[in-house]
Amino acid sequence: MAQPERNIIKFEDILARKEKSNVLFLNYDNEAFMNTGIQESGGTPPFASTTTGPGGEKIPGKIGVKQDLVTPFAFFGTKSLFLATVNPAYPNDFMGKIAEALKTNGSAFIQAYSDCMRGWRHEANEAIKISKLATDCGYWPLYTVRVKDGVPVFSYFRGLDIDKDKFVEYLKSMGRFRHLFKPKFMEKEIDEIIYFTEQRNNRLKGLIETFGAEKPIDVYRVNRKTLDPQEHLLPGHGLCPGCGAGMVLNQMATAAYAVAGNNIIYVNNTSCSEVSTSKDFVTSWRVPWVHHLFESGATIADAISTSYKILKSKDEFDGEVPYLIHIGGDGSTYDIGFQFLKAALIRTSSFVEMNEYLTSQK
Ligand SMILES: Cc1ncc(C[n+]2csc(CCOP(=O)(O)OP(=O)(O)O)c2C)c(N)n1
Ligand SMILES: [Mg+2]
Repeated sequence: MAQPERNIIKFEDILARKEKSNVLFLNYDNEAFMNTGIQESGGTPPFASTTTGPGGEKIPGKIGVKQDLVTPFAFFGTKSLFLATVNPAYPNDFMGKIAEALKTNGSAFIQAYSDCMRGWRHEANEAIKISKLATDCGYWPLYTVRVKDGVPVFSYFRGLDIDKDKFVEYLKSMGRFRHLFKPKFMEKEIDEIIYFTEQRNNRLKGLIETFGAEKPIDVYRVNRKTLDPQEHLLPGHGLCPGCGAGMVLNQMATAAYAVAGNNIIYVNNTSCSEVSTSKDFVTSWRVPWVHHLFESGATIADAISTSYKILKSKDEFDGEVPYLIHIGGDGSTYDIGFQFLKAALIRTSSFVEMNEYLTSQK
């Protein structure tokens, strides 16, 4: 069979695009409610140990699946939407997708793999090694869906195939899966994690086959040496050493700074990223940043973006409408807050896009 073709996307070409998103919704997935004490979420993988489902010989951690959030969003029937998964161990792919999301009409949802050394129980300096392994073993595939006028087009970068040896190495590298290996080897549970991951990847492969781009492999070319350091988030914050969310925020801000400069507003759901960047009434953010309730940041981000367009239409604001990024953890994305996210995603990718009164104000 012929090799699938690669779609080379240059960072500078993305920056030159005329399109502009209403809101980018960014979920950093550390696979549990971390800042409140490592409780299980819809993003927790099967058999991972959390404080609400501690792993041992009798109960093997989480009983249930890791839900697939991204692909279902492709089938809401929205007008214009950019969907992708990212991993900070692959920074070019990560930053390229953030930039493309901000330079796509409608809105975007990006889900970022986000290591948590504390909740996953490993040394801080292993975060990048483990993050890279997550994609290389097939656990965290990197893919994209571009929805244009209601038509979803699937593409990918890497991580669609399961490498069983690497998968086991991945599980073994974290304390949250230790009970699967000691005191006895829990083969059935290990096989089941791999099985459910493989089913998810098979669904994805089927979608790429059916709704695939002509050139289905996306490769972002980013000359990182030429990128200016981001000015959105200061290094002074309370995230743990090696925190995946810190890497996610830094790469997100680097790409967002290249696109938007400082004309950007962040909205942050309650989470590690929020509490750690707003300690003792001192914020780590140098650009406007809003903390709203745990569950409703997506609504607020949409409201801010849309309000600017309305003010502009009334000649009450004559500047450039700011870019909006909403940041939420897995707890506030999969579970509490899902309905707010879903509604805001549909509004910003459909209603706002189909309303000429608003699109003409961008
Ligand atoms: C309605 C509501 N329920 C519960 C809480 C308490 N709470 C604040 S943050 C949080 C967990 C956040 O988990 P996640 O979204 O995964 O972010 P992380 O801490 O892992 O970064 C919880 C339960 C709250 N603030 N509001
Ligand atoms: Mg979390």
